[in-house]
Amino acid sequence: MALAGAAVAVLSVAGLVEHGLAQGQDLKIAVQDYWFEPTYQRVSVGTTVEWTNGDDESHTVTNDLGMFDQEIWPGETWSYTFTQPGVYFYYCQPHDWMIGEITVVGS
Ligand SMILES: [Cu+2]
Repeated sequence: MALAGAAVAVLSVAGLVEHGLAQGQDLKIAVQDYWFEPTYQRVSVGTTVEWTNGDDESHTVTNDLGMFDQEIWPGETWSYTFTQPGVYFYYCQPHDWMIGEITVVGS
């Protein structure tokens, strides 16, 4: 059974490469070197986006419309699941040049 599980995992990775970000697939964003990477990303409704702070200073993921506003400490991860279509702009409060945008499209 362990072997069968491994085969399924390999197939999943291959599918990702071929088709891009699959529906329901988590998106990981690196908060690194005072930058969000990827900066702009399109995802499907229901996607969980996970930000991980790789810097040695805390950053925030702050939505300009107040949908979310989270401080992320160095080495920590925070995630948010987008359940409504829309364009979600966000920035880091202490470092206002750090901006990002998630475009959520319906399935
Ligand atoms: Cu910051």
